[in-house]
Amino acid sequence: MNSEKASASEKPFGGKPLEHLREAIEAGRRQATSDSDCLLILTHRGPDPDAIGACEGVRFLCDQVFGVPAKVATAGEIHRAENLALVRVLGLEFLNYDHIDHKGYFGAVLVDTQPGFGHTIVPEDIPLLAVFDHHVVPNTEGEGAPAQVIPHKDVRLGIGATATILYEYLRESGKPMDATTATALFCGIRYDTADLSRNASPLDEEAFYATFRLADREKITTINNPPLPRVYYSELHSALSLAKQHGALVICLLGKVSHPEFVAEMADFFLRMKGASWVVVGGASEKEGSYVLSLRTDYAFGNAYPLMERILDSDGSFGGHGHIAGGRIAMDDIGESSVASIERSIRKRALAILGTNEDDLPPEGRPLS
Ligand SMILES: [Mn+2]
Repeated sequence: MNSEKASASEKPFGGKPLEHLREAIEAGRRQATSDSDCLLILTHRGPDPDAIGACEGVRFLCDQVFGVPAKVATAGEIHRAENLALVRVLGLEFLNYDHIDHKGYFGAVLVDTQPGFGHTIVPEDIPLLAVFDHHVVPNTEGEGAPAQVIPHKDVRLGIGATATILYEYLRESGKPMDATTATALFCGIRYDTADLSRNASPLDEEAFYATFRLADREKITTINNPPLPRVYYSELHSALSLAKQHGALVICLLGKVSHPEFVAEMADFFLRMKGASWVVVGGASEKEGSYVLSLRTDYAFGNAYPLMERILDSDGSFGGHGHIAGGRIAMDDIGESSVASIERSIRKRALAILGTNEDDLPPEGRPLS
């Protein structure tokens, strides 16, 4: 990991990442058994704006700079209204990973995640030629298959967004990007860096302004304020009535949710409440067969990752960095009683770790209304 950390400040690939990538793709094409000349671009499940923007950045780079056709495929559905709007408003073509013909691709590129990450599928029958990411590799020593050799691996922990890394390749290429690519990259950078307020490096700053100048501003506004489905309001209503405050901690366990991204969205929403410095939100997703958890903190030195580990108490898988952590508990049956039993133990552990001893606080917490 030290070498990856170093690459945040040093220029990777001997200062010629674009040429290195071009060679990796050309070599992959020569060695391929597939007759196809098309590349497959993949990211994690439930792609966020940075993942979507980085996919579009790779697609433009391959197509317009290298002359290699490339298609983006996502596994699972995109639910969050803002992310759906990004794809729809920009007219991005995303294939469903479950329905693609693997023989149609000579190689794959993975963005905003890495092989072995929990929410990521990498096909075994398509060679992985390149990875672009900015996440820490989880500590999974002794688990799973040995790390595979990836011809072009650009992982920079010091960069705020994967879209920023792709911006740098496009800048180096000298090829002017179109408004669609600029808008997609911009939305990714602003999302992952919270408008440059979080984890933003000088390169993120450059990329933010450069892509904004070329972006379609009207479309950015539509993407930020997308139409919301009716079910959103009924779930919001139940989240508001289920949330309980325990001093600086807000817990909201939602039972069944229509889609897992709603859990993370509510965690962000409750963290904005004055006096709330820790937020734990959970919900069971029938589609994913799991109970999904989000933990947020806005304490300057708050570290969400080890807390999620304690709240899960070896019940599931988790990941995160800094102030954000997410967890998943696999469930065989999403019946009411099993959901309730998971929620009881999560509430108990969260309160034991983060709860307060204030005398005037009811043990079941204070409702928000
Ligand atoms: Mn990202």
